[in-house]
Amino acid sequence: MSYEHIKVSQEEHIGIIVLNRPHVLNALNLRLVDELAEELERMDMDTSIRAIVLTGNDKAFAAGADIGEMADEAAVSMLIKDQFVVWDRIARVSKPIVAAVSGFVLGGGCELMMHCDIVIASETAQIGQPEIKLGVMPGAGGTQRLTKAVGKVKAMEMLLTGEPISAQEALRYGLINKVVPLESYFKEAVKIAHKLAAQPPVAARLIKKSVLKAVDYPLDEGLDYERHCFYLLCASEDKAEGMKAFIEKRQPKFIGR
Ligand code: DAK
Repeated sequence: MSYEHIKVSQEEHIGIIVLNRPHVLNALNLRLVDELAEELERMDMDTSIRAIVLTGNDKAFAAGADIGEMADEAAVSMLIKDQFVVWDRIARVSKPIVAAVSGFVLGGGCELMMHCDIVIASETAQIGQPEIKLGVMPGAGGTQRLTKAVGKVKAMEMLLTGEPISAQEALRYGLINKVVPLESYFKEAVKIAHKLAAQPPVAARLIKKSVLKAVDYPLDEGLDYERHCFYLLCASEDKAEGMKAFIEKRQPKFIGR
């Protein structure tokens, strides 16, 4: 598959996607987001891939939606293109996604980061939702996911001032998992992705879905969903292998069924 704005590779059981519009700080134009959704869906279906790393470059994960492209859009033209659908496709990816972010992580870039499951940041990362400075507001879930991640008052501050926060501050607010030096943020993300890829994939998938339920649904519904997933896993070959390997004091060999 050849793409214009993303680069794609595979390292053992992990898929790697690099956002690649460096001349505009990886601004997310429609084509890039389309390509990203297409590739994420492809990797989601590819059984040789068990975890995904999404990254940009040292200077920018992504500085937001492409303002040049958005400037001439009107409400009706945007509605006709229904750009939200493509973001919903990204949100539905069932395999764990590790984001490796550095530099500018703004607007749609921050929203994209929040679609990922684990976030490793370089100490240079600046994370924020500056849309208000353009006279708009987040359009890909920013007000919702940011508030759920950092709480109401911090979200209000970030969204209403439009000012970014540092990687360290994002870490304190639970928006990201780890801050590391610039030289190692990508390596660290790949290392974690390999660790995730070694887990039984069906369990990983159902855990991801269950955690997302916890974020979005009332407790009763989430617990109900968790219980069904638990029963389902008890029917998997990987459950039998995982427990047998423990009893036999050896490493399990998970096959993804
Ligand atoms: N769009 C287009 N080009 C961008 C860009 C962006 N978001 N950000 C940077 N660039 C381009 C610059 O225009 C410049 O291009 P040239 O002039 O060299 O041709 C190049 O990248 C380098 O940028 P700067 O010269 O500005 O670099 P600096 O280091 O001085 O400043 C900066 C870096 C990140 C502080 C600055 O570039 C900046 O403020 N950028 C804009 C950040 C921003 O406002 N982002 C939010 C965009 S709104 C939706 C889904 C999502 C969204 C909306 C709807 N739907 C599903 C409907 C999301 C909206 C947004 O993200």
